[in-house]
Amino acid sequence: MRGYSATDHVMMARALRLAERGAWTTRPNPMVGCVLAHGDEVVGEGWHVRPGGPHAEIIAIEAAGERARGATAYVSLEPCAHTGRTGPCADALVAAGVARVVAAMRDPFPQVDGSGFDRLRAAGIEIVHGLMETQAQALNRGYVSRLVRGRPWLRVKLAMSLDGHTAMESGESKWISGEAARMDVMRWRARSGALLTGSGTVMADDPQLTVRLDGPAEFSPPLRVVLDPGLATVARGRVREGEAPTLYVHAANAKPPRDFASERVAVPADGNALDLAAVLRVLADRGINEVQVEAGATLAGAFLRAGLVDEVLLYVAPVLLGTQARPLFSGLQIQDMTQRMAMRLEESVSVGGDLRLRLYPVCE
Ligand code: AOF
Ligand code: ZN
Repeated sequence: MRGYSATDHVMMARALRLAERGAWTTRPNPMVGCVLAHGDEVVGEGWHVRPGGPHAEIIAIEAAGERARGATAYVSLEPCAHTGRTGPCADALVAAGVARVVAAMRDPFPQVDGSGFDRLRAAGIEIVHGLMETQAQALNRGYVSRLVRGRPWLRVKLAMSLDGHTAMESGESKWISGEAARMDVMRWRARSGALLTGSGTVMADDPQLTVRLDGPAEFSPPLRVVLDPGLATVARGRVREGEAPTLYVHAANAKPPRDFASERVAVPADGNALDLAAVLRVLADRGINEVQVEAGATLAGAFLRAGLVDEVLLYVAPVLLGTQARPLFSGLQIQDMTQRMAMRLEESVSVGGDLRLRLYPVCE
């Protein structure tokens, strides 16, 4: 256990909060915050705003000016050592005369992955890492998932009644949750790289899958992804309209209509069931860190059965829909308690008149 001071904790917490300000705009890049301090006194700080823009450290160094010399730099991610769209932050920290660097976590990006630390160490700078690592990893769980597992972090958003139903038998589902919960969903959409649905939901609900909130100028709308094995819905649905791009994922034997204007990609399929792991690989290759699934029980159940669900964002409305209504996840073959699927309750808050749960499926 390394000895971190109370000041170290306070400053790193501040760097993490700064990083989070980029939640809607940094993708595919990670969220990164940086604080430069002399003891308790902050002399400069910054966060990464958008890809192609300056990294957090550069903004903090510029803000600190001459006072960067001799300071401790608190960064939520290992400073980079590569020349990408901007120069290496490790070199900038050395040139600014920073005395000590405290980082929360290593950057899994292959061109960095420890070499930022090596560079700082080689320049004689004291470097420690691992302070508040759990929080830093959680903040960038999408980015880490894409780089380490080769697939995005997958969040399934669902709204259910108190008796566990997501729609009437007819498919009618507007609205189970209240206005405040639906606005909250918009904020989760805003931080997602892709919003994914199925052709069944396009037909039944005709979602737009857009972010209807005032975002920062740097905000770009998430990619809308429709899983449509037979390309049956490409000529309909509001999901094709508006500013946001739409990607259709289909089976190889599907034939697009001649005037098909959206982007499409084929993945392996077993009959009408697309290979969901392959879908996620396609999205990772496009730099998607977080995917939010907003679909019905069929697709949500298929992702769950495939073991691909990382997080369930569940709004529980205090209404009863009765016994004929549809379940939360379809197709789970559970006969007895030994086969039950467990989830860890990460968070439980009330949003307007509804309850919002965040759950992580666990392997028992
Ligand atoms: C840092 N500080 O604030 C950020 C870092 O496209 P580029 O040139 O911006 O590079 C993106 C990569 O840089 C990204 O994958 C990650 O490894 C690192 N991001 N590093 O030192 C920052 N945003
Ligand atoms: Zn950098």
